[in-house]
Amino acid sequence: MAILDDIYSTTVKGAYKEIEPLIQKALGENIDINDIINNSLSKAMIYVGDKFSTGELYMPDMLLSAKTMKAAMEVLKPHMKKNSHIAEKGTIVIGTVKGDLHDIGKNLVITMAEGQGFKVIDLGIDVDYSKFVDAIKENNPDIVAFSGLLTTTLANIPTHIKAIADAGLRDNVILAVGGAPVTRHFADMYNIEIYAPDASAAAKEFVKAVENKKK
Ligand code: B1M
Repeated sequence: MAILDDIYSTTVKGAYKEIEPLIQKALGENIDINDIINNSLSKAMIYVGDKFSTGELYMPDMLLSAKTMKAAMEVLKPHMKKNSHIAEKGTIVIGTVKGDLHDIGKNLVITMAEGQGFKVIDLGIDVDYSKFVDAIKENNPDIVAFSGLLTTTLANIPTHIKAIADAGLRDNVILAVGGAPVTRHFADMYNIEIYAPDASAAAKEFVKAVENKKK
């Protein structure tokens, strides 16, 4: 579809000032929001990341593309807002792991989870170990979710879990993890109950987990 190609190339170029009318046009053409996210925006980010790996694009290019995707998500978010007929499902605390500054995927998970009726407490990026612990004490969440995009800082996840366990809170929460380098095997290694490869799978897994908890 021509408009999806335009959104893709605009995101690759990082032309953030040009993205809003394109997203509006796609919405006007009744293109599925998931198609816009998965087949244009996220695909463009993967391309930019690959070109960064090979040295054909640089850090400022990644930043501009990220800014473009964020601007696009601002336009899409009101269209993904919570359906008022959905009852409150539970509470989720989420953050990007210590040392990691990536937040676009996490923000997408938040939007999808809110769309399913969850209250989401967003701790942001580069979250300190104690911050998850404090947020659990304060909000008594059903689920604690870690987002991680860097292979190096995924190594901090066991320390996050240890901090939660040391505070005597591990059995109170269901843990979840996701992010490009994360696998089911990684989640299993640390007894993390939920692994999800993308934001919509995450929202589905969150719903399943709280429903099982109630049984
Ligand atoms: Co960075 N970066 N980056 N970066 N960056 C990656 C991740 C990288 C794969 C690029 C590459 O080299 N190919 C690579 C990591 C390699 C690795 O370790 N495996 C990398 C690198 C190396 C770096 C730096 C180290 C670069 C440097 O300084 N030399 C640096 C690190 C800074 C730090 O964090 N300390 C860095 C910096 C940045 C920017 C700041 C420029 C920018 C981030 C801006 C921002 O987020 N506000 C950036 C960007 C934009 C990227 C890429 C290009 C795009 C990431 C993105 O937003 N994707 C990325 C390339 C790539 O991923 N292929 C790359 C779109 C988003 C929708 O997808 O985040 O994967 P994603 O989220 C998905 C799923 O993963 C999942 O759902 C989401 C949607 O479906 N998901 C979850 C995510 N979190 C979840 C949590 C869940 C469940 C699912 O909970 C249950």
